[in-house]
Amino acid sequence: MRERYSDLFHRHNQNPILTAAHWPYPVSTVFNPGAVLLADGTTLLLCRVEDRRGHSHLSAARSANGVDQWEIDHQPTFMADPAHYPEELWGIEDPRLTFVPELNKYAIVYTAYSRDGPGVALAFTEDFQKFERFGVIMPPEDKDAALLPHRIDGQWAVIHRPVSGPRAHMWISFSPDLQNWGTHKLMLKARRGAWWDASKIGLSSPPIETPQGWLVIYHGVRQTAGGCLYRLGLALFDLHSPDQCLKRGEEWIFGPQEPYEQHGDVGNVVFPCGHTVAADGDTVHLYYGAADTSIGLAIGSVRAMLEWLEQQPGISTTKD
Ligand code: BMA
Repeated sequence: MRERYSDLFHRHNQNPILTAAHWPYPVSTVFNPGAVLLADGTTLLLCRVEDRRGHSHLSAARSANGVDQWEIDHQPTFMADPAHYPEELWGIEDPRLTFVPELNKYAIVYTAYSRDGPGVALAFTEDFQKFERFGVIMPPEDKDAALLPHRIDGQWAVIHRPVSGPRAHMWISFSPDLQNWGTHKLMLKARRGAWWDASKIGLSSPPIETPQGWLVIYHGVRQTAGGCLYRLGLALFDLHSPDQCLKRGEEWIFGPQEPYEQHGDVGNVVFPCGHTVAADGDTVHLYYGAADTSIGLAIGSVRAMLEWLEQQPGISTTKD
């Protein structure tokens, strides 16, 4: 028997690193940021910012060390545009950022909150100042999506989480041109019953490409009498056939335990949409929404996550 569970992520002692109090204009809450390392090493977070109507927009925060001294845009960076994109009527949320070398642009895959529920929308930017919208690529109800950074066998790939019934699973879909999406494949199923990831799962930050496969951090939602519990787990997928799961962790690796994660607008939620991997190729800065109210930073290691997954039972023995 192990003496204790492994700690794959360590919270930064300055957590929460960003709150509404840091914002240069009035906002209610800031959470669920996408993240990238810019070419000069600056960390850019594209934060979900909720106003007092309850609608969200996205705003950029930049820092040299990814921890503090954030420079936050003085006005919303990327706003919903319901006049041209009616599916953004109730705001835009939860961006996942991917640098795409073939286009020399960053892809932003985000939730467009339409009158008929959340859908998946795509935009590109070179500088986080001007944005090129592709509109909704997956209709409601669908969210928790990210673009893979390069084509696989000539096809772009988006991971997403459609809802159809009481359980919601992760899917992957392909496109020759980023506009027309098909070849939909089930990627990872929510488990059932008592499992921590029963009922609903979804991609957290975009997959990390490693020689062993696509390393995926995902969230699982457990519905309890006291409300939902959002926790994180790990899975590994084949590099060439990313719908093929090679390994899936049995235990969650990170869950709400600090007061700022347990209490807020929506308590008991840790919800990352972005991470950065340092120049060493190993150190991961995971940026997460805490209780839909503030932003936390947890530090981990690609190598340690892969080693942990290696020790998990084979996928065929992982019962759901
Ligand atoms: C999910 C998303 C997230 C949110 C989470 C907890 O469904 O809407 O934006 O952080 O619920 O409320």
